[in-house]
Amino acid sequence: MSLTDALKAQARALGFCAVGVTGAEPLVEAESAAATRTAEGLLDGLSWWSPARAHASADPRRAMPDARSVIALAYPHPRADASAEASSPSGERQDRDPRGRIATYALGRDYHEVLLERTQPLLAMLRDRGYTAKTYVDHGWLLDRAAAARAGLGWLGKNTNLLVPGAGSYVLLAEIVTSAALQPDQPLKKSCGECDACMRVCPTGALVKPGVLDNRRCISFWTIEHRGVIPREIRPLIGDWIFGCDLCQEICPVNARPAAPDADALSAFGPMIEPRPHLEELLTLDDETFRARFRQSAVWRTRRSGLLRNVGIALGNVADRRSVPALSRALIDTEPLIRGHAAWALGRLGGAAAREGLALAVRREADPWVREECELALQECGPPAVPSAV
Ligand code: B12
Ligand code: SF4
Ligand code: SF4
Repeated sequence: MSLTDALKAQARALGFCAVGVTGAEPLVEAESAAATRTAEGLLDGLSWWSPARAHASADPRRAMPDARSVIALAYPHPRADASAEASSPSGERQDRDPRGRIATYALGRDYHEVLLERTQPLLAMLRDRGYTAKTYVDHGWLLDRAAAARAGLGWLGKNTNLLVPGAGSYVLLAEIVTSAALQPDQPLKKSCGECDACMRVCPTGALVKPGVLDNRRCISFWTIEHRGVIPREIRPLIGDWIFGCDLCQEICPVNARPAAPDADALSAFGPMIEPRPHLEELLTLDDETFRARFRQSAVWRTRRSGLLRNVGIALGNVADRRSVPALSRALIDTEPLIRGHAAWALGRLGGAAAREGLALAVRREADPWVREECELALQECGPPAVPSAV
């Protein structure tokens, strides 16, 4: 068996659902796409992104001048069964308390760790034979999707995700850049054809052209990557998402009937967190309970203040007045970011109790931005109802 075939067989045995090889020469088309989008401001907001990174990420030899091949790998991640979540045997929801949504890729243990672990035996195979080899997973300077597409793993969909035949887009990507000269694969001759379902379903219009995403409109960016205040005009568009967004993948016909992922591959993610958690309960998390619940998952990235900011927005969008007491308690949270977004949510809910909580907060609030949010929310609530004459 050739080294290429042995590596592919081992990758499959390790749980990767697709594996392919491409040469280590620069990803020329992707470099141009990334540079153009960066120049057009479509990646604005990502503090760690830069024009230099866009160029460097298209060159596998940047960090390994003797690189000859890139092994592209796709790994399935756990998926919540949306129809079964929190349902009784009859299929009815067990409760009507407001719940948020977490993107399915984040439901298990942090995927960076899982994929890094699973690539170790492949690295060992290469290094034992005297080759250099380095793994990239997401935050390395390499365009994961472009490498995967050139290695024939799948095609780039209009939602920008890599679509793997048989597995869909619910996969996570990694690469091994190596000095070994492996047998390359060819890109697939597949495309989305006439379908544009993802572009139509996106609530924020983030997919500005087929395969082109405006980061500043994507719910995934605002709820995961963005630190700080979420602009008021974006908040209503976020719906009940509290970490990431899967709408442009849920609608995708390629994801409709994927092959069941290998159980052993999924077991590497450990137990899943609740995909549709109770929003009011999340508002009660302190630093310690937040850590205990999310330290192992990708949700940890937002820290408590970012997640509870998102929870406030989701409660404002779900707009169930029974949440007023929980949101009013959040007005005395230690984090201004949480207080300010809770105030916005109370303004959306309205009613006498919300108004009372906001009026109290305006009087005691020391942070100018939070006070402004409280005042705007009070205006949104409208004037107090005048008791009718008897
Ligand atoms: C920055 C980033 C984000 C940003 C910006 C995303 C973006 N589309 O650029 C934000 C925070 C919004 C984001 C969101 C998500 N991300 Co992200 N993200 C990244 C990261 C770190 C870099 C992506 C990047 O380089 N963007 C720059 C642009 C220029 O590159 P690109 O989007 O890949 O663009 C290519 C195609 O669009 C194509 N193209 C160009 N023109 C055209 C024209 C047509 C017609 C077509 C079809 C294609 C096409 O060429 C481009 C270059 O290769 C990668 C990891 C990595 N190191 O690559 C993960 C990554 C792309 N993200 C991933 C995931 C899982 C997500 C989310 C699904 C998470 C979630 N559920 O919330 C969402 C999906 C949102 C979406 N529709 O893209 C996975 C994707 C897996 C897959 N199957 O594709 C990656 C690969 C991480 C990983 N290692 O697994 N992400
Ligand atoms: S992840 Fe959500 S907001 Fe972002 S492009 Fe897809 S549907 Fe739009
Ligand atoms: S929804 Fe349609 S257009 Fe969008 S990625 Fe899937 S197949 Fe392509």
